[in-house]
Amino acid sequence: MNLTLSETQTLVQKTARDFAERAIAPDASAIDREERFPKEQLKGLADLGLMAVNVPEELGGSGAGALSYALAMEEIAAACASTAVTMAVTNMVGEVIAHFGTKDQRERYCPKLASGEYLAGAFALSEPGAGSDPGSMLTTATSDGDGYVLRGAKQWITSGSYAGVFVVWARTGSRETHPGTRGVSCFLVEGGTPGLKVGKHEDKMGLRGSNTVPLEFDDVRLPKSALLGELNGGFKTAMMALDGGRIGISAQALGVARSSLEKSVQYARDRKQFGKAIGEFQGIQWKLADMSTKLDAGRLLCHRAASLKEANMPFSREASMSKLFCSEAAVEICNEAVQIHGGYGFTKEYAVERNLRDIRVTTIYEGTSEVQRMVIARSQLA
Ligand code: COS
Repeated sequence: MNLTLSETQTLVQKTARDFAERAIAPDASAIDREERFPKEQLKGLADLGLMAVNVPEELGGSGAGALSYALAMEEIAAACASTAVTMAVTNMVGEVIAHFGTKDQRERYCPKLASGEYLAGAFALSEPGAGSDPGSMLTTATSDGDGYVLRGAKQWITSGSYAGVFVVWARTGSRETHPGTRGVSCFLVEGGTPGLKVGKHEDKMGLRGSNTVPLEFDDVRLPKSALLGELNGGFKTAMMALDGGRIGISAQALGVARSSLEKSVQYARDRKQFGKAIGEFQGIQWKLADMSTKLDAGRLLCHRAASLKEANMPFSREASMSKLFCSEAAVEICNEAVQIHGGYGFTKEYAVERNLRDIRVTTIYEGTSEVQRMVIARSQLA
């Protein structure tokens, strides 16, 4: 793994950092407080090519690669985790369409996701009764001759109220002939399709600027051309997309944790107790040392997974290791940051309070820490 960034990667990182500092960070607190979907910020990200970083240029993306994507994600998340997760899911949707789509599907949807014509894309896999175990999903797509009819419900859908296109998984094979994960297919459903009902936005602990809703599919009629990838081959599509998605969430966690660490260092310099800066106390120094070591270890795991992906090598295990470590370490870092800030860290005036709420979900979504351990252990025992 090359530890030096290429010219393109350095440029993407700098572009994302400048935009994050100038156009995202100043609004992050209000986005959280007002539960405001960050439309303006997302449009800005699209203008910079950051909504489709790893989508080929001929489809409107930046084609900058998986490592560039991780670098950009860290910068955006350091400013606003809500904006970052919306960016993450849209990038994942663009990539899955670019990878598995027909020429028509790729040309129809990727440029709209990349350019911001669609504010966001949505990834609809989880259901009320199928979270860690998506193979038990109940949503069905029944063939009706000239297309499919989609029936069922999805849960925790990021950007569901704003998405131009949804990637939706449904059961197409009977349980007898296609048991478990074998009879699942993937479909592209456009926002506003009759029968697609978007439910009430969830009242969440963190990521309050990101939109999270349940969906209902009430006899949604789809043309045959809505099938993405192979009939009954959709589970693998989901797993492959999630492998890449887990790199994005690792980078998101790194960004939020970095923000908390940087603010803690500053606070440790400024805050005086017992006649000196608290950073002069070994108790605080050791916290800062552990936080920064964990952050760097996570970044190395994340960049390794991204580099393998970019080299078209297997990276599923490495993405799970990265997601597991980065998210768990980031929760610890954000928690310690509040401790260093003392009573002030417990107030909404300090970003470390928001960061601790925002980071909590990273050990849960796109596969819980327990699911990541399943993936890692299975690869060892295989
Ligand atoms: N890439 C390609 N194919 C994969 C794969 C991957 N990363 N992981 C699994 N597969 C394939 C398997 O090879 C298997 O193929 P065959 O049917 O040909 O044998 C098939 O998919 C089923 O795999 P498996 O038996 O491992 O499925 P399980 O039901 O045991 O599920 C886990 C495995 C737990 C890893 C999976 O369900 C998972 O990731 N769950 C979490 C889901 C998640 O992250 N949800 C969040 C949604 S977004 S907020």
